[in-house]
Amino acid sequence: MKSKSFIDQVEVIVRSGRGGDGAMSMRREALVAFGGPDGGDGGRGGDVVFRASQHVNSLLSLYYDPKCFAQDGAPGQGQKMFGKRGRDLVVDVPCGTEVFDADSGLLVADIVEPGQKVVVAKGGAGGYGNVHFKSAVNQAPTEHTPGGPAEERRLRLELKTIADAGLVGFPNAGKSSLLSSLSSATPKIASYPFTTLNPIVGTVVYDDFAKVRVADVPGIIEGASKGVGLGHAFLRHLERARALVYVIDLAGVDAREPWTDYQVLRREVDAYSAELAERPTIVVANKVDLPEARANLDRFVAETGVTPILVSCTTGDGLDEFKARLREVVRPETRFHHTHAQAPDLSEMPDTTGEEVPAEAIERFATFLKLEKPKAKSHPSRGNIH
Ligand SMILES: Nc1nc2c(ncn2[C@@H]2O[C@H](COP(=O)(O)OP(=O)(O)OP(=O)(O)O)[C@@H](O)[C@H]2O)c(=O)[nH]1
Ligand SMILES: [Mg+2]
Repeated sequence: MKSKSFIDQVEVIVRSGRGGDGAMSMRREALVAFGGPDGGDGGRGGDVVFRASQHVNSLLSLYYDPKCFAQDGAPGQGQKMFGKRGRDLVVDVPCGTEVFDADSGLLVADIVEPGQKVVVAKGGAGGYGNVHFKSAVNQAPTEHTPGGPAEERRLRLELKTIADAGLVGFPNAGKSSLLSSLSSATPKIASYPFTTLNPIVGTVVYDDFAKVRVADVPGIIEGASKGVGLGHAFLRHLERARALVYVIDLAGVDAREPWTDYQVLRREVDAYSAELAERPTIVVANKVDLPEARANLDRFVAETGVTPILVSCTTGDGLDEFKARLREVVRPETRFHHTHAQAPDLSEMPDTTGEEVPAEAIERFATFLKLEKPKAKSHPSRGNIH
């Protein structure tokens, strides 16, 4: 399990607040010899609440700080004073977070729509003060009840990006370049592999204002379906996509063969999930501005039997054709085909920016592969998770 604890899958402990105890107190006043019971009720313990936020892209802050504890209710006091209610702990999580009970493995919640709230640990009820127990036969009850217990459970959170289409490709194929050419998303683009480590979602907007949301998923390599290169974690982000866009570096800049790339990618997706592999696909051959790409085209078609859409993110060639095809493949009426929850309308969600995990991508990738937990010093405080 540990090998999967990437930033989009974390285990957390949630604990609600326990209820405050009810008070036992007798009224005492000058000239009142016996004032009767006046012990107030304890306050309710706080809940732990997960809330879907479009401003949060990863589960990183929960990875650093997995303890989600709400506040206890305060005990009641004399003079019929109620104890203060414990504060709820509201934790913002990305849209598309699935919450499982870590012990039973059962799905507890699928937090999809922005603003959606789920109580994952309910605060204990406040205890009753002795003021409640006064009766005709007992004018001076000492009876009072303790606050209800806190609820504690271990939960596993998995982020599955929500988008109409997912970009599938080897590292450096140009997935992020493609997304930034077509949307206002600003993923980082660089000539080294695994530049993108967190999925980034951008919205492609059409002349008639139709919108298609596209997820730029980290690069997939051979063996990904068996977990190589965090493959599972990355492939998971394709699960909710209606369509897959295979992005191939037709120029073979990294000294791989484009046709082999395509075959490996299809094989990995198929091995991960046969159902996923059957979804509508588009094959995009990128970097056609480079002469090697032109030279590779015939062989690509011959080896794969696929005629790809030829594009260049550098010159913009072929982008309109791709955009049109994308819309055909992602039929809006079948959007969000694979969500557990009801299809949400996320079309108004802003595009994500390239801000992702701090520090250098390669370094991070290496760190996670070695499964060393980064020091908590850069941990962003809860409440402004980004
Ligand atoms: N010549 C040329 N270079 C391109 C084109 N598209 C992308 N590149 C370059 O290819 C490199 C990788 O591009 P990215 O968009 O970062 O690739 P990626 O698939 O997102 O890579 P990862 O995030 O590492 O998986 C960058 O140096 C880009 O400038 C293209 O159409 N032509
Ligand atoms: Mg990228």
